[in-house]
Amino acid sequence: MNKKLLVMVVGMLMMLLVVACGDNNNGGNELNNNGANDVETNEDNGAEEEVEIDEEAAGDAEFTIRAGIGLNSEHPQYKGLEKFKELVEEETDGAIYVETYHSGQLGDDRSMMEALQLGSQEVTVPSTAPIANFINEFSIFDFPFLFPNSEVADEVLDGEVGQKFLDMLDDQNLKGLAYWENGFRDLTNSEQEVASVEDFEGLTIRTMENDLHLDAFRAMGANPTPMAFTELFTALQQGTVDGQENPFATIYLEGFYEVQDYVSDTHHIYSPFVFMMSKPFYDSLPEDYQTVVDEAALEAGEYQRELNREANDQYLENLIEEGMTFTEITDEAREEMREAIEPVLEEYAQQIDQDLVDEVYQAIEDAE
Ligand code: TK8
Repeated sequence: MNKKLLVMVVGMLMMLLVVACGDNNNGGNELNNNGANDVETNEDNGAEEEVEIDEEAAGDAEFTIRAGIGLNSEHPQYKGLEKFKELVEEETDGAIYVETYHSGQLGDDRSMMEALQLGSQEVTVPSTAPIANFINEFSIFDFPFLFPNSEVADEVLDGEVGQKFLDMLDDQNLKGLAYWENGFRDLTNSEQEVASVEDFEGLTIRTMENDLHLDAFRAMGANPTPMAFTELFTALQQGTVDGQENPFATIYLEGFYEVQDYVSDTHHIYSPFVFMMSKPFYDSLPEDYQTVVDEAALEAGEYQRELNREANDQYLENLIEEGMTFTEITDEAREEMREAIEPVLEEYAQQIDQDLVDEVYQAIEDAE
């Protein structure tokens, strides 16, 4: 092949590469003078809602925070984000402007974490399950039946052990600021009542993108498949999966009762949310503003947890009113589930870090 032709071929390949790289950058963000960017949003399940940006306030601000979550604008997770915005803008007198996005408008938990690492987004609040793909130790928080109740969870997460895990995020170019609450996860499906571990047999269940969740559901006889939350409603609607598991507030506020018939209070995992910031952005803030975002993430977190607990108590009733069949899980049945999963936990404990697992269990015992 003569030299000229070779140069041409290489040139074309380079062009193709540049185009491909541009597409992966979470919507191809163009930064303007104070860091705010023109964000492209996904176009379904509540994501089409208009994002309100106060152009003047954004224009006057020294710093802009793009904060995105996966759940919709009705969910306590978004109410918490709005509270964070209110506190930060007040405390900094508008020097920091917060844009808030919901319903996966900026992507799913995993892609938003990657956007934080890249610096094309500043804040997101994912569940701990997808974080385990970045830091394996976070799988511990998704051990089924780990936390007996949310009060004990608060004490452990807001204590030394919780801080130890938040500090691990630094190595991933992420800054962990607080734990918010997703809640106790409960199973729904469109096939049959689930009252005991046998009833999981053959059900195709969507799980979060987390190996431990997959192995735990396999151990109970189900046929699990990992999927981003942004794809879940459509997958349920089209019958790609029979069921899923989330707290009652999410099942109700995301309208899953429209595409699911059965709900059981399996309460098999307590899911914390982690409020995190892009570390390069956090480090670029003056110290007093770092203190403002630290405190606002904690205060908004307390507010969010309270709202979330009220919501979860209320929304089971709403689900039954919407026509779902509710099955109460007995302590015996829950014990059977725990036994079925036990071998998986032993394997993961060794694989992750037995000492760290023991430290978490000790902290739970001390908090009880
Ligand atoms: C929303 C998710 C959701 C989680 C899931 O982004 O994926 O099922 O429970 O809350 O974080």
